[in-house]
Amino acid sequence: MASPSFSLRDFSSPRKHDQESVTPPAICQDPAILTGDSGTITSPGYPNRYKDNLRCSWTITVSRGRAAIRFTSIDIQGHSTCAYDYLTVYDGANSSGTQLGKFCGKTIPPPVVASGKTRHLVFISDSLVNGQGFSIEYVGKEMLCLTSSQKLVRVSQSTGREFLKLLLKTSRGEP
Ligand SMILES: [Ca+2]
Repeated sequence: MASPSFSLRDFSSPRKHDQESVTPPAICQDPAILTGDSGTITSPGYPNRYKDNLRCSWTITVSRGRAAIRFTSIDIQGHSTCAYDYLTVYDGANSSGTQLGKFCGKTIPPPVVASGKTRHLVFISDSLVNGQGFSIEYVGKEMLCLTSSQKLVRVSQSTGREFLKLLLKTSRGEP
């Protein structure tokens, strides 16, 4: 379950008279494609503060069940309508899908579950004020999985939330 790694070099302004086309170093992908059934997504540089003027996105596709995410940490410049820096979650593979949530501030939101196997996340920062960013765990809900008692179970939607907690706990190596 490897986290995406990001280069954190500062952007440098192109020099005058430079005839080569200058491509800024990729501080984050847009989008990063994630196909594992579970994993972690963090803002670039997390737990260090994110940079200004970012646009990063992730498309998550799980093989079965519905794509679910849970915040484990959030510190994004706060605003009543998240007008400055924010993480937006969409149903489906891109930002044309239904918006499931727009998040900023420091209060951990409840888990967000997509209607299908795919969801898309976009993180935006403006030119002033930043925070530590965010850390998210994602998982395909309603998966067949070994429980802690090594019993193979299929988890129904009604118990999906409990299963998500169990799976995330297990994936962190907790008993
Ligand atoms: Ca900002």
